[in-house]
Amino acid sequence: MKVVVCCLLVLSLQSVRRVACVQLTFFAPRPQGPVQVGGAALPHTANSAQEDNTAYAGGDDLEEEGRFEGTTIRAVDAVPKVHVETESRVRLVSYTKAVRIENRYIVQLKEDLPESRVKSHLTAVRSSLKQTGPLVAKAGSPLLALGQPKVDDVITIGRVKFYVMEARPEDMDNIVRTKKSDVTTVYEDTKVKLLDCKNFTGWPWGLDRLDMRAVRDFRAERDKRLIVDGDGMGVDVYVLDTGIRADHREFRKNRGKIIHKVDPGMSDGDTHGHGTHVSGLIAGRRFGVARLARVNAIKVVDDKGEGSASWLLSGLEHAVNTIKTKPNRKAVINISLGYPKSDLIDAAINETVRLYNIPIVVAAGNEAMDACEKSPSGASEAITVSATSYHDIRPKWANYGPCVDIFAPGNNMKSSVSSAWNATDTLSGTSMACPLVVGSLAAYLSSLPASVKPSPAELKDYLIKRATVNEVRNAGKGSPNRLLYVKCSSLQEPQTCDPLA
Ligand SMILES: *[C@@H]1O[C@H](CO)[C@@H](O)[C@H](O)[C@H]1NC(C)=O
Ligand SMILES: *[C@@H]1O[C@H](CO)[C@@H](O)[C@H](O)[C@H]1NC(C)=O
Ligand SMILES: *[C@@H]1O[C@H](CO)[C@@H](O)[C@H](O)[C@H]1NC(C)=O
Ligand SMILES: *[C@@H]1O[C@H](CO)[C@@H](O)[C@H](O)[C@H]1NC(C)=O
Ligand SMILES: [Ca+2]
Repeated sequence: MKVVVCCLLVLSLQSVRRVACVQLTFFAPRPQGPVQVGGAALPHTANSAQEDNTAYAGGDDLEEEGRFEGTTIRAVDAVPKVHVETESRVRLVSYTKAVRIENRYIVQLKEDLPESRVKSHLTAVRSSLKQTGPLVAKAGSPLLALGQPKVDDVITIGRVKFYVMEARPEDMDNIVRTKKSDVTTVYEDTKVKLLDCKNFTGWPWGLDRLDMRAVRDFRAERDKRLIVDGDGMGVDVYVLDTGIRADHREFRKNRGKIIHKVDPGMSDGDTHGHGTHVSGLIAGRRFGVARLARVNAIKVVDDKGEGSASWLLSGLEHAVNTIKTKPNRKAVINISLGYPKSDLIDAAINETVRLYNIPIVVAAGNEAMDACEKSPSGASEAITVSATSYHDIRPKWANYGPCVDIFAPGNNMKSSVSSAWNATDTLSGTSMACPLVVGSLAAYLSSLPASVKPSPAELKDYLIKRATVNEVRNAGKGSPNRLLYVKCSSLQEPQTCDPLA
């Protein structure tokens, strides 16, 4: 059965489990004349029509190449890791000063360490730490470990087990050495990088692009519509980011909320705005691909945009545990964050995908480098997304290489931001491409019967088989030349619907 969902129909979708296709139009209908409408009911008609039509004016000629001047995030963490064998013969993975967090370590335990040994290990480490001196305060980042040394509880993701220790380097080394038979690797904790970039004014061309093959046709038509498999209903998307402004008009009716903060000191919203932007591209009611998906935000980056590898891992554990309690819901995890290369992060991602059957979509990164050299973009089980421009060109900042699975629009992407309930902004980055893939998967999942849950490998396959090939220009050394394409297969031609029908 083929169901084309038109705007007003969407509201009654609660009872319809199966949706063959959804047609989305991006903006409110113009005030008069015949109207083409889609799945996105836009209650704020007058306002948004005005705002958005203005944004469109003249936008078609916006060039992207060469205009990118990433400001907030330069490639500070694009440095190779250094492996050092400590005296203890426990492997220490250390990073350059620019990216490491002083005095904080992630201690990975042996996979087969029995529960009782894990407990006694922690007890012993905690009691040794009591005899060491306090950590020296340094000005600057709120991430700095201060005050008394401490050891957090063990985090377990599949077979991957680890804990976070705050201690002076010499104390860490002494302690780990006495317990070396329990430990595989110690990682210095590292800072996060938000993978969004420059601020342009523009328009959400990216959604419009997803249902057309050739860029020439796309530019000629600009039909301002997207035809996609479903609407995301019944799908939970877990966004590990800076949180979400849940009362933004893009997320009304409880479409998005913060379900967990990895640090209790974080605010209950998204002062930074990155997570609100990403979430808008996934499930926002005007800017999102899957407008009825539910965004569960897990805040792993604070309001200043600062975060750490250990916070990401803690957030990932929370996502996995939450998803495990909801076996009947469909879920996708989205991570638009970049960290220096860490086998621990990549292994935890691998484990989540393989063991728990949870698809994870990650941004390739914006350092103009091979995505395999970063985490989690290099995790082989993740779906790694790089970005394209309006002209299907890979912007020169977008990471590339064999670890990229697919390209999606990521330059000049308009979406919600957190500064006001109705604020929008246009950002560029692989962080903006990643949510389009997440939204596309949510849309696809919602089009399947509730009992059908494709595996992460099948979802990757779905994306790859449909993708438009050899369309991306300057895809980069080793990159697969695939562009996200989601046009609903059972609806070959765009259809128009009467909004009052
Ligand atoms: C982006 O640009 C718009 C207007 O050009 C401005 O209002 C907004 O504050 C900018 N956002 C950021 C994050 O710089
Ligand atoms: C993915 O997560 C990143 C942060 O980890 C966030 O910025 C982005 O909005 C999210 N996107 C999706 C599709 O969930
Ligand atoms: C992730 O899994 C792949 C196999 O799918 C493996 O080759 C790779 O080494 C794993 N990465 C880590 C860091 O464990
Ligand atoms: C957002 O809403 C405020 C009132 O709450 C209004 O003054 C402002 O013009 C609106 N901005 C946009 C972009 O619609
Ligand atoms: Ca289109």
